[in-house]
Amino acid sequence: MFDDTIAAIATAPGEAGIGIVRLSGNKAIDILDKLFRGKKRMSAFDIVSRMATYGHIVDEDLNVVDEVLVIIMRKPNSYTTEDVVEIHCHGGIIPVRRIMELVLKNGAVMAEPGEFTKRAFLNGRIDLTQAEAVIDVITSKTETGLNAALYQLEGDLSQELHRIMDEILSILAHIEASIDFPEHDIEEITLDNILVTAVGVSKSIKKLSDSFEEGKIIRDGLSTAIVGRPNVGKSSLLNILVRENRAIVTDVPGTTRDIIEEYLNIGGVLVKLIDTAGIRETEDIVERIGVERTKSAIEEAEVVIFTVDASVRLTREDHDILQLIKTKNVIVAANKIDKGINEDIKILIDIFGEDRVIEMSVKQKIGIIKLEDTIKDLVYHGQAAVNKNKMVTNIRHKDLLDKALDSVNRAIEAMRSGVPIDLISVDIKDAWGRIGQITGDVAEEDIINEIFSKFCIGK
Ligand SMILES: Nc1nc2c(ncn2[C@@H]2O[C@H](COP(=O)(O)OP(=O)(O)OP(=O)(O)O)[C@@H](O)[C@H]2O)c(=O)[nH]1
Ligand SMILES: [Mg+2]
Repeated sequence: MFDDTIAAIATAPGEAGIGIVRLSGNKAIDILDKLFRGKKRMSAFDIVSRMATYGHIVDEDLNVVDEVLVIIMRKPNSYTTEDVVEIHCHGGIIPVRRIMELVLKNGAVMAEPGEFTKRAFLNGRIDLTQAEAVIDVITSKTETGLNAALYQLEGDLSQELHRIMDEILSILAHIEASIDFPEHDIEEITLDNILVTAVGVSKSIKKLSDSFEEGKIIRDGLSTAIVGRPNVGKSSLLNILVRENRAIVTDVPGTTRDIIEEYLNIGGVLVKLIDTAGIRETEDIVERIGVERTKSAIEEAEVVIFTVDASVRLTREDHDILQLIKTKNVIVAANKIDKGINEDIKILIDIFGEDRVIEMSVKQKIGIIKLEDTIKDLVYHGQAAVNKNKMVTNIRHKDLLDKALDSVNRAIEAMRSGVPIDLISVDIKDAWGRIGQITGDVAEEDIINEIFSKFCIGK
């Protein structure tokens, strides 16, 4: 399908045991043959598919560039369905780069980010959701996230989507039939049939769409902002949760000026933890920008850990912050209880409930586990993570599902109110098209390009 043969360094840059240069396309084996010297004058064309074969890569003057193992995966049984060659060399920066230069000099072109996977998609081996799952596998940050991505890669999500698309097609077929043979008195039964199928389709789409709330957290993490007035121990809390001295801690109020983000894994839940600048009125320009950033971090956060100094009365600043976070999902970290507990904590318990106010001391490591458990409980509503294989983790999919759902529901509504059946086919077709955009059956070129541009080079 493609004329050119692409090449890329498939391993991460740096020093490592091995590095891999990968090629895909019609000329992949030709190009390898020009560079490869096997034992007993073996040429690249003699290499058995999928058999790791020892040899050397040489340059134009036959100088050895590196000792290698090469693997050829002949079409169509390869990642891209084209001839694919992998050259496994030593993992230093220089060997991979020199081999890369040689393959380019011999006719390969540099692959764009995600181009191997894009070819696998355009050549029909995988659909778009599976291609997108490849990035998710690579960037997954927890085992739960990896599992969700692997299910998608295996095609569990595409299978369900294709099942839904088939149902929609059967609705369309019924509609066409009733339009083509209006003299037949099948209208009643057909309408009933169509309605039942459409309601089923609507339920299936809704179920997928609803799985996104959890799916998003599994993939991108629960966005959690640590917020409070200066010097209450926010950065200390971040440090103890991520178990390293990530943020600067001092007894000077206003220490943290900018947002600090760290990922952590709490019992399989990925948490994106954000330490913010303490909120107070300030003349200091840098600090003021920090405070502004804190306010937008609050807006974006799914959970706010409101940190207070529990040993003293709530201040005016604490009350101001309460106003900012009142619509959010809040956990109160009532810190510094090693210095005592002030009566004012009751005000917080009244607002947020006993379960959400954690009495703690970062200094004496009291209450940390309780805080972690409380965060975890927010995600799975107290239940352990369920391994759902038909889960939507991608916002692109979620948006398209919701649009498809609107269309199907509009059609159902119209049918129920007696709109002529041929008029509802527009909405039904629209729903089919939206789901087709998820699987890539009907995706447009710029959307496809945008998706693959997020990949790393060599994948
Ligand atoms: N006694 C006591 N001191 C603590 C506790 N947690 C933090 N501190 C101290 O409180 C001071 C401020 O801590 P930080 O973590 O820098 O506070 P912050 O909220 O990030 O402050 P800003 O960045 O200025 O907004 C430091 O001296 C910490 O050692 C605690 O549980 N008990
Ligand atoms: Mg700080």
